[in-house]
Amino acid sequence: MRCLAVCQTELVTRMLDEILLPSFQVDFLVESKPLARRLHDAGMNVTAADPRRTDTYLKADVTPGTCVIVEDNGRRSLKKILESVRDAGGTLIYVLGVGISDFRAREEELKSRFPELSYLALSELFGGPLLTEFSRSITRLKVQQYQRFFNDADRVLILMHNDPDPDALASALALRNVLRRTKQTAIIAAVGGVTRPENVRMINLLDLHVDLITPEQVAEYDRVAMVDVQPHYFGGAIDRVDLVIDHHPEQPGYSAVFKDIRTDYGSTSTILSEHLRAVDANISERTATAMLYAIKSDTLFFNRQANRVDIEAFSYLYPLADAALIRKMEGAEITMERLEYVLKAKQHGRMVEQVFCTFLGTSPREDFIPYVADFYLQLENVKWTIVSGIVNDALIMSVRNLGYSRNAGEFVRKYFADIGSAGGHRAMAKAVVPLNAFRDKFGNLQADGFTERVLAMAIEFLHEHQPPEKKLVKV
Ligand SMILES: [Mn+2]
Repeated sequence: MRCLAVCQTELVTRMLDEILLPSFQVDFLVESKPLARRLHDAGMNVTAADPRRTDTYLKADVTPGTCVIVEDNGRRSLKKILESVRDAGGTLIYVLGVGISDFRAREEELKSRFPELSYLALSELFGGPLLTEFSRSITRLKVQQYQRFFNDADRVLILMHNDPDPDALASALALRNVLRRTKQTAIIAAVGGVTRPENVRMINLLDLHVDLITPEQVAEYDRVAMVDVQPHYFGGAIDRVDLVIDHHPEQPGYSAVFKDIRTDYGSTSTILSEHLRAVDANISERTATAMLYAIKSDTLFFNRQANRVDIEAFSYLYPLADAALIRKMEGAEITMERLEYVLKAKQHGRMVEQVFCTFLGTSPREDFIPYVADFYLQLENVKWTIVSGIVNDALIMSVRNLGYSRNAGEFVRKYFADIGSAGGHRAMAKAVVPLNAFRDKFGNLQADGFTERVLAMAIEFLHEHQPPEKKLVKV
């Protein structure tokens, strides 16, 4: 493809020459004769001519297929230049903004007269990679500090939340790598073991080992790190922690020697991928596979709370990981046991106004409930799912929606926060209510009565809502 670059400065000319050659055939056009001579001597294809004249572009043989790049350093003659390019038949016009402080305004102004042009600001083009590079050095400093702090310890504990999920497991593995330790010198542990089938499968397929410990045993370690969780989770049972790496909202009431909490990240593994990269650590296929799987599952494959950094981490890890193994781990989502609960849910379920509500009765494990809620949300015409069951004398309710309707967290808080724990965000929420507290508030309901009652609450909740702004308008 042929390019004609209309430049004002030597820097931009040389930069474009470096970038565009040899993929493109580039001719440069500058106004200043001495500059043209200098660049010509440097071996560039350059002509000196008046960029404001249509003639110049006719001579340069501009066609609708020529890519014309025009440097914009704020000079007023730009419009004249663009008009001349257009009059000579140029249609592929790119304006490269250099040192334009409000380039959005500039872009808008130009586009109102030349709707077909594309505006590229140099600061925007360079900004991303440059910021990544600079923030990597900040991360490097932090990582080197905690590496040193952990270096002389005999026994290191990497603690995760109960029933560790892929993100917790992968983060623990990655941190052990950052700390340059083995499974003998850094124990990966949890207070409650792994139970969900896909997590068990991940552990088996990746040959991971999770130690079970009690909060009292934490004191036996020289250094303690937490990943994907913060000390408040353990309800005051663990008061000392050296390092916390997490993407959940920062909790008050504890102190840690080092903290890296980034709530805008979709997974803790994303944070750890930056730690690993900052210190140029080797990432094994096993670790990369675990981390990739973690990012995929914590962000629901970029459906939930994912941002540029998660995608960046994903594409970095992808070539290092074993994608076939991830597919195998994901296959574990469906088990015979779970299918039984899916069928049970259908038998006892009711659907009204695209809200699917069901009661699973007593369940030996909690994970059947969110699984069924996620499963039915995939159905056509279903926009909300509310799935409940009883596990160990508590009513567990999982609520899901497609994320653009009313807030699921608000729903569970409204009806259940006074009698149990209830919370979540827009698209997913959970309530845990002791059975006797539930009976005190709602009476002793049988399965069908329960489903009807919850469905009625949901419909009421979905109908009652008026955005507060609208209410305020009535003066
Ligand atoms: Mn996580």
